[in-house]
Amino acid sequence: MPALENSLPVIDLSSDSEAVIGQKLYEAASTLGFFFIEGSGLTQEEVDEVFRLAEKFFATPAEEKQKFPITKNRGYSSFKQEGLDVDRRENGQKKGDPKELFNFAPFAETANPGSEVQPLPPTFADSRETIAVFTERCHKLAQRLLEALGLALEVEPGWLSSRHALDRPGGCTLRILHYPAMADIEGPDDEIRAGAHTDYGSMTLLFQREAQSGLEVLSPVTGEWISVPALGPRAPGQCAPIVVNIADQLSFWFGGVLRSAYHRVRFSTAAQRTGKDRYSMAYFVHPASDVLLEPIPSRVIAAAIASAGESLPENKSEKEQRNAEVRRTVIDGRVLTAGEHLARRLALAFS
Ligand SMILES: O=C(O)CCC(=O)C(=O)O
Repeated sequence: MPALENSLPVIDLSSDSEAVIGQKLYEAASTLGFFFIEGSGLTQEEVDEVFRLAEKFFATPAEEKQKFPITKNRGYSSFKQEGLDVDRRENGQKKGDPKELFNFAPFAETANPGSEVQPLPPTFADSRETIAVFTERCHKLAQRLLEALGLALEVEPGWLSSRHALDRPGGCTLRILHYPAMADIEGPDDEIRAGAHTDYGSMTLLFQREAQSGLEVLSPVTGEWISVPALGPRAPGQCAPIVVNIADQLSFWFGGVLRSAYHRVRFSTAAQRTGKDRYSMAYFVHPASDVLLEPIPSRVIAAAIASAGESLPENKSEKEQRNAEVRRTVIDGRVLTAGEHLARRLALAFS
């Protein structure tokens, strides 16, 4: 593989044992909390197929999209409806992010038995199967990553994957995103297209389109924003490297040893003036709603906490400290469930 011009580690899933992969994941997850994976078995063709559907959907008239408004984290969220940066909103800047999105629940036959079937816009009517299969493949990949991480941390095999079983009701979501070109931007505030935030679940798989960059990660070391490149496919039959990030609930479970890093999407004024849209897709992996977010029993984690003490990543970034309240999963001495934690974060993003 040629070297990558980027500051994120790349972990190849095709050439090492699960134990070695687990160690690499642990290293990446406990430092920046963001990394690329390749060799996952997902193909560029299947990723492109969902991107094509996304482009088609976002191009439909606003009134058609508005017929499926986001409720319970499912459906369409229009331009500036969601605002991800809690600081921004608390500072009285009520404007949401200049982007639109659509959230799908996993609707494979096995997923969320007994829950309502999500109504879908006509664009997706014939593509239910495509989306269901893609979602399931993303979930399977996430389960593999979780188990490999668990291996490195001496967590009992199956402990993590059983808490993320797709047939248990939970918050897993496939999100398609569209950042339309804004040639006439009003000021620097408009450069931020998705406000700085951490993700709410366990981990996120993010798919970007080649050369449509904009994603940035807050470095815990320098406090600077690091730009994440939007790479193309690097091996025949394989999709482009997938960005993976650790989210709040996994970070909590692992006692703050794994980093749930702040990230955002920013286009410089110059990039905005090129008039190009950006599309991305995120698969948000969540534990089942009734899972209690108690710290995971792991000897390795206990040892890491003891030796890191005050220098644990959770204690480093100023933004993380300021927003510890929003991210915490224990309130008044009571441990929240995954479902309660998600509901709390969504209420802030859509208020
Ligand atoms: O579009 C991206 O690259 C990131 C999206 C994201 O972070 C989110 O929707 O939570």
